[in-house]
Amino acid sequence: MARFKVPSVPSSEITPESVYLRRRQFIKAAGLLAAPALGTFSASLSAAVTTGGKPLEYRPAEQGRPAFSTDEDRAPFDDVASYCNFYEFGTGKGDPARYAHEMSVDPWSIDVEGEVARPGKLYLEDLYKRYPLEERVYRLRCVEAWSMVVPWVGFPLAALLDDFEPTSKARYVAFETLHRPAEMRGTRSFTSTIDWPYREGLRIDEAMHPLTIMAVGMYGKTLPNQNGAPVRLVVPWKYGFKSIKSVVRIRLSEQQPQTSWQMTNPREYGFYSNVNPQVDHPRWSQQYERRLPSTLLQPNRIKTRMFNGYEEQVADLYAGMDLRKYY
Ligand SMILES: Nc1nc2c(c(=O)[nH]1)N[C@H]1C(S)=C(S)[C@@H](COP(=O)(O)O)O[C@H]1N2
Ligand SMILES: [Mo]
Repeated sequence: MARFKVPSVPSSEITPESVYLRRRQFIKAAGLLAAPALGTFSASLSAAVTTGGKPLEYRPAEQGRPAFSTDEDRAPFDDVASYCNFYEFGTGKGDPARYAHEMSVDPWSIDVEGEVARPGKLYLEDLYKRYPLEERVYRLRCVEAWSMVVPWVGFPLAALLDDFEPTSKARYVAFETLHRPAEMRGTRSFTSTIDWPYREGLRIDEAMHPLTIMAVGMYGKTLPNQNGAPVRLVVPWKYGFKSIKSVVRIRLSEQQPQTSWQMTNPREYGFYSNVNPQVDHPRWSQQYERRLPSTLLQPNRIKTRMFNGYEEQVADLYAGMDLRKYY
């Protein structure tokens, strides 16, 4: 079976990417690319953007099913692929686009271990064979108070976990990113405060929730390295840092796992990290967000919604919990 086929929707519908690339070529030809364009994010990053890879076959986002996909305006591909957080490649927003190509993503596998009846290795090619891909257009809200709408291509994490048969002791799921210093210059930096590998975790019911996906693509194509190729988590009702990139290990456990941001600064970052405009970050408000693309003249400042707008789907998971305590 061919792993990659032509996309099942016309490319004109799935991505404005080609338009942006053409625009960039025009800007470049005009000698303007290095000039600091007033307040726009994509233009402030002059690095060559690694474009999405191979086209994927997937079920397109269903119209009229807002529970799974928003019909809000999608961010341009270029913004998503150039304004990134991926500390393994540096702390600047442009660093991942500049340096993530140094990471090799083939071959790739994920170890699934811990409280499962059938621990094992999942190779990327098997993952493509086993899990039908679908598009999910989600809001991604960064803890730094910007947000964007991204059309991911992926499959429910629950499908993967079920295949390894979680035991009755599996109460949490821990994730780890690849840690390969030779290819990740940010992890070689002496100023880095993160204890690598980057780690994240979910409670088992959060991990099994139908909104929680493993993404292998965006805008109809495989992920650019800077966005977490070849496979990353996406949990849309939590702050962006929970959506761990380039995953190589999934471990089910009875105890709550440690997470990178909690380890780095427990006062500022908790295990749950649900988007919550009522609970401010100790150093800034979480009531508003800048929806990208955002410029000086059009900051696009909007109100942040409880659970990032997914309250109806996920509020039940936290019934009776004090969300100030469990931040
Ligand atoms: N391994 C790893 N995963 C990561 C990060 C990181 O630094 N390392 N940054 C997180 C943060 S803070 C955000 S907001 C999202 C950004 O995803 P994007 O760049 O694809 O938009 O990735 C998250 N996943
Ligand atoms: Mo973030």
